[in-house]
Amino acid sequence: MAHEHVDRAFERKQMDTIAREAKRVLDTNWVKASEGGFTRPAEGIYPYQWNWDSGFIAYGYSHYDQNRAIAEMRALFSGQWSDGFLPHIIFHTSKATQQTYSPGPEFWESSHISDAPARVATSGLTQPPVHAMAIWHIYKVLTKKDAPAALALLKEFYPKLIALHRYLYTVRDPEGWGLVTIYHPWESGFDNSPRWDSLLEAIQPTYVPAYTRIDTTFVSPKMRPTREDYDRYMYLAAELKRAAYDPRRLPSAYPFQVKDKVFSSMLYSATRRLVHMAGILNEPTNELRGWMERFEQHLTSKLWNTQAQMFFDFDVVRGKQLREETVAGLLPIITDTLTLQQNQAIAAQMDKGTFCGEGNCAVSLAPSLALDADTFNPHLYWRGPIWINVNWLLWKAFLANSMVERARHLRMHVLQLVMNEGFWEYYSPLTGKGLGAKNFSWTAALAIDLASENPAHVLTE
Ligand code: 2M8
Repeated sequence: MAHEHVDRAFERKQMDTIAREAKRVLDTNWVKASEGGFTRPAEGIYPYQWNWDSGFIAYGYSHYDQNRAIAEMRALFSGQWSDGFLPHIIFHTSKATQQTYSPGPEFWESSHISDAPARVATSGLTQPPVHAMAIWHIYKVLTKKDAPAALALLKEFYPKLIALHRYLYTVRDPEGWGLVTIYHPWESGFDNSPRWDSLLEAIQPTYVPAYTRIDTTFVSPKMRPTREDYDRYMYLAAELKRAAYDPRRLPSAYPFQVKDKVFSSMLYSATRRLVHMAGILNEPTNELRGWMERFEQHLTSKLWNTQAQMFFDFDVVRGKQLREETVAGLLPIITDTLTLQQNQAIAAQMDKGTFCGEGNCAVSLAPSLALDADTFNPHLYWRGPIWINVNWLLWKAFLANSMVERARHLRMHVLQLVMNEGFWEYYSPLTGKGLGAKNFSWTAALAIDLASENPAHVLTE
């Protein structure tokens, strides 16, 4: 059997080698306590703390250094605003006064115009909320070693997580659908995905704030968004700033208002972990269950597309689905709320050659975009390459849905890829070559999780 063969090739020794190399990457990217105490996504191109990156990174640390996992989350939540909002970048270090990332703190000016904390500079956008999942995972590892410390962890983070989820389920969901509205492609984490093309193409910026591209000094412009894309990103960011980063102050025709299927699904999954935490802390769960019910009622009615047999995002301004067939359309499977038919449809999508399911790619993992899509590009970020966080989420979803063989397949192929290529930001599905930033933290951290002795922990989450 092919799987058994691959399994044999990954004996414990190889797992240990992968984990050792991955830890080295995380150590390299760790920024010492006097400069913030966090893990940058990668040297050079991403020098500060990113929101969902840190959630993934904490999963990796949880296996061997719970203190560092907690420190990572603590540093991130030090940037939380008083209304619960959690920014997508925390500019911890004193280097924040230099032009090391654009747009930097001098653009966002969050503490001058919003509820942002004064002590640390932040952006004015958010990202998918993986954090309650990460905290719950750290808790579960820690509770076996030091139960009082594990309980203290929940006590410390539960109020912060509730504030974040309450912000997302209210301010970011005026319709009460249990589905989150994002206001900028950067909030999706899938920044450059064709999911946003039709909306972005319709935007003619009336002004573009001054900005400098620094990203393309670190990574080839061939792998990064175009100037036209960046002009629109900056225009939208400037419009949000004019509204003091408060969606309630935006004009109703603000052109980027999208119910994001991945963001909403991650929030739902994270809320399920909050319910577990509430049980341990003897906290009431009515509000949490109410949020979850709203999602359950609207996920399929608003976002499922019967013809395409996958989920689409929803354009709130025009009141219609955004019909782009990307890997994101499969990710609501992580919520463990789909019908058997939907689960099977998603598995069938992954079996197609267009999603590298027929042994037709160098790597048998899901690419970010179907190979036959007009805009597919194996090198351009979020428009074709394989991302490890996406495949890790699918792995967890398959495990949780008892699709064990599929889960094992994803796990083995991710581990094989990082062993052959190292820990890159993304990989070409056609050649398997590592692309974007080298020594990328979430790839390393999630490889540690996958290589850990007992990946079955996921089943009980
Ligand atoms: C990418 O996004 C940033 C902007 O937030 C960028 O391109 O400069 C995305 O891949 C995003 O998902 C990720 O969190 C970030 C840092 O790894 O990089």
